[in-house]
Amino acid sequence: AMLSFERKYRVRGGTLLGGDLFDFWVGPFFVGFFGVVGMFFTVLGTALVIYGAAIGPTWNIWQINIAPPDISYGLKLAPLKDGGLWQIITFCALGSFVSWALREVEICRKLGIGYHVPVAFGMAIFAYFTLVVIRPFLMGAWGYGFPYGILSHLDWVSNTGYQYLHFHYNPAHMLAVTFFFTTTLALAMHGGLILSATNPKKGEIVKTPEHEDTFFRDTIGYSIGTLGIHRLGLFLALSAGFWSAVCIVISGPFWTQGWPQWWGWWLNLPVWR
Ligand code: BCL
Ligand code: UQ2
Repeated sequence: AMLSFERKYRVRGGTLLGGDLFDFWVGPFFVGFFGVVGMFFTVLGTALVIYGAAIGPTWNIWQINIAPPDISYGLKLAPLKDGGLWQIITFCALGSFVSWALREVEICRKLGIGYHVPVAFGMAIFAYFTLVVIRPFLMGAWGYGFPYGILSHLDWVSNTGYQYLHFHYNPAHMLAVTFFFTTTLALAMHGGLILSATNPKKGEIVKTPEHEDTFFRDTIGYSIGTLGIHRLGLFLALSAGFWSAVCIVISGPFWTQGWPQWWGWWLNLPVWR
């Protein structure tokens, strides 16, 4: 069933590629050129993951693992069963994520709205791209990418972290973690504030943004405003993804010792040396 307003927005155009050819909907879903390409990569990538599991030692969902090639393959293509599968799956994943983002762009153009959502998703794609392409490339081997598996990727994070002795000392990791935590704080405040204003006691009417502003002015002397909180939220969330990408791309390509040692410059400042 189509909602009353949906038909109004089912307009032709706004596509980036394919013109009118894929400019249609299937049920509630807009298709478009990138819907078709994205579906191709998603189906192929998923099939390859299932094939990788089938030729592996286990169907235990926690233990299935599709590993990148050995470091000795460098930046070459590896045999299918020796990391090649990981390489093709990575390509499919990127093809699928980027198609999804571009399909979002086409929908934004149809609606005449800004590109904020695809830009935001782009930051997540950038973090993934940094993990599986930029850093392995800078380190000279696809083997530095992370393995696809529930427990195996956790082991990779732990092993990679301890290679730098104590990852909490990575300054960009500090920023990323702080932005992630601040994002949850901001959303908790915003979600709480909106629900508090829109759920009055029985018989009372819904409260206005003035009530929202007043709550924060009374408690902390400052309200960032109804538009401002959304700008802040987007900034905090994008920053979390951005500094995550930075924290891992500098680990190895830029800094090869333990992260605690990086702080030597600070400990050796002439003031207290
Ligand atoms: Mg750490 C990374 C937090 C302790 C080692 N660590 C991260 C960051 C994040 C974080 C800042 C991961 C988020 C990210 O990259 O998002 N770490 C964190 C916290 C602690 C912590 C909060 C803590 O102690 C409280 N970390 C430690 C300890 C070390 C350590 C000290 C281990 C011993 N940490 C590392 C290492 C890494 C991190 C190593 C990283 O590599 C990682 C990082 O920064 O990576 C960039 C970015 C988001 C993504 C990459 C997701 C991308 C999503 C894509 C685009 C879309 C997927 C679609 C999906 C497949 C579709 C599904 C379909 C639906 C189900 C239908
Ligand atoms: C606010 C406001 C909203 C909000 C929230 C605030 C009316 C509906 C949550 C309060 C937010 C502030 C003061 C910023 C806090 C800063 C950080 C870094 C968490 O004022 O305007 O709109 O939802």
